[in-house]
Amino acid sequence: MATTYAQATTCLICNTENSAEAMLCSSCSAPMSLVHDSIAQDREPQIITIVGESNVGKTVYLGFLLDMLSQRAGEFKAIPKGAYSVDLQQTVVSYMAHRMFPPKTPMEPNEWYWAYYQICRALPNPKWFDLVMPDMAGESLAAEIATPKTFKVINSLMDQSEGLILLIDAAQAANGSTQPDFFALKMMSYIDSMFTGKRGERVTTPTAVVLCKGDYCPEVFDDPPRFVEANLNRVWNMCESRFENVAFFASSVVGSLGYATSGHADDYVVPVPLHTALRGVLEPFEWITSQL
Ligand SMILES: Nc1nc2c(ncn2[C@@H]2O[C@H](COP(=O)(O)OP(=O)(O)OP(=O)(O)O)[C@@H](O)[C@H]2O)c(=O)[nH]1
Ligand SMILES: [Mg+2]
Ligand SMILES: [Zn+2]
Repeated sequence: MATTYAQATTCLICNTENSAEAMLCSSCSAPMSLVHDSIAQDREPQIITIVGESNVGKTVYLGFLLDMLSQRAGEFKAIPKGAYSVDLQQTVVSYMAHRMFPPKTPMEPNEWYWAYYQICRALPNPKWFDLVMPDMAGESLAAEIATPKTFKVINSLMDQSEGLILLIDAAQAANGSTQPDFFALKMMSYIDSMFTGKRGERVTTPTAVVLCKGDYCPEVFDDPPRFVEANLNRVWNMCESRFENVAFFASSVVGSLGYATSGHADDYVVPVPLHTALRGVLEPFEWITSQL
């Protein structure tokens, strides 16, 4: 039997050369299976990233979005490439079936879920995309924004993203907290400084601003841009001045919540999702793919 010599593989996210046996990129920890799976396709994968503060709902949102896509929601057909791509939706769906929210995403990139999907949008004309969507931790994003390049993987991902979904906690904003406005403003300023090499040029990457946890403040569904202008004015101004291609959406994943004490010694109150009712989950994604 002939000996085959393993060839080096280049990381899809940060372009570092890795040995053929590597499971994770030695530099940015992205799974090397992304590379192996993309070699098998004839399309360049496009990256869509979901960003937002810790606890805003990124994991829940992405898990349900992927689950909807794989159940042929709307005009979409989706095929996960590799079993690892199914882990996130499986985790989210099974926690929610047990009336629990999934746990917080760990800060270490080697523990993040990555999804690689082949997606077909049937209308207006059938079009296939290869999409890579990682579920990053909000705390890692915050650290990267505060000191760029501390998380190489985030830096490379943002640099290569062809679509952005920015989640903002509508419930907090509606309660008068300025925290969501400030975090999103920082996030957008990070994106702005990364995307625009030349002065004066605006960010052209399609950016969907999603107001989530809409079940807490149903008025957000009436007119999302109006809600942003009224309650997240810093973000609104940033969008107007620096982002050329932005759209506003509202979403929610739960129909009703109960509250229970955790049962631990400290007895803190935890929300219990009594049933799943997806609203506005697919729309931001639909819009982004229409812009790609
Ligand atoms: N009411 C309501 N609560 C939600 C919704 N989505 C998320 N939550 C709450 O927000 C919490 C955080 O959701 P995650 O998806 O884990 O948040 P995350 O952005 O992934 O957070 P990190 O992993 O820390 O970055 C959940 O545990 C729920 O309590 C929603 O649609 N409605
Ligand atoms: Mg998470
Ligand atoms: Zn890498």
